[in-house]
Amino acid sequence: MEQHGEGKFNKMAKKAFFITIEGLEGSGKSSVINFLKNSLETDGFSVRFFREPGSTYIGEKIREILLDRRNKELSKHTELLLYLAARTQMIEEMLGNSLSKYDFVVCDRFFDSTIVYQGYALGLGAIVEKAVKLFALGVNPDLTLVLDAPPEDGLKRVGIKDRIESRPLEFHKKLRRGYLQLAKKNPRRIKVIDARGSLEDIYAQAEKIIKQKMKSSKKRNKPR
Ligand code: ATM
Repeated sequence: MEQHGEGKFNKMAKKAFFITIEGLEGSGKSSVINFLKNSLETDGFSVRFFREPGSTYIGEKIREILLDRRNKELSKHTELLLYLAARTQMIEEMLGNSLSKYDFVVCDRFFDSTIVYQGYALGLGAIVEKAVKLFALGVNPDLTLVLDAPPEDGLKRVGIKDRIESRPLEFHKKLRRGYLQLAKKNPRRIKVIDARGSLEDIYAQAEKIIKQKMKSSKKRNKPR
């Protein structure tokens, strides 16, 4: 019988080192992801990238609903369910299998975004953590990099703001506090990178953390 909820994918042979990248808008996530793509592939690793919400046809449709500024009526719980739905679709359709095929799987945002955005900043609280675990189907990142910078810096770089970016500055300040609290609660998995410096400095911090984490992890990926 097919297994549902927590645990479906943790029964599969997991080969990949699963890295998630988190942070506020304009914190440099995309640049770090491009950097990882170049450096990991140059080192001979196979890497698969995902983004959330999205990556699948259905997930990208859900993303459109979530980010459309005209959707003012979207309720908080519907928003939560849509983020979970997009994630579950991505895991079941693609990411779950990729974890058994690639050396690295890198995802631009994952369940920590839901804990911080919907749970903490939007105030949905404890049910979010339960729901997030349940619908991650047993998939957990090995390492999460949080790019930390004041929200004012990042929001300046955003052109036309989407539905989430348009929320008041106080919401974005709360997100930053939420990420820092979450990192304190999960010090082994979540590492905070000071994203206020130059890109070179951010890349160097990311590289150092990944190398350290892989050294200390039982799974040691070797270039093919
Ligand atoms: P990106 O812009 O980083 O692709 O993410 C889309 C938005 O969705 C982002 N908004 N802002 N600002 C963060 C938000 N988001 C959530 O609110 N909850 C989630 O679970 C995820 C994955 C993203």
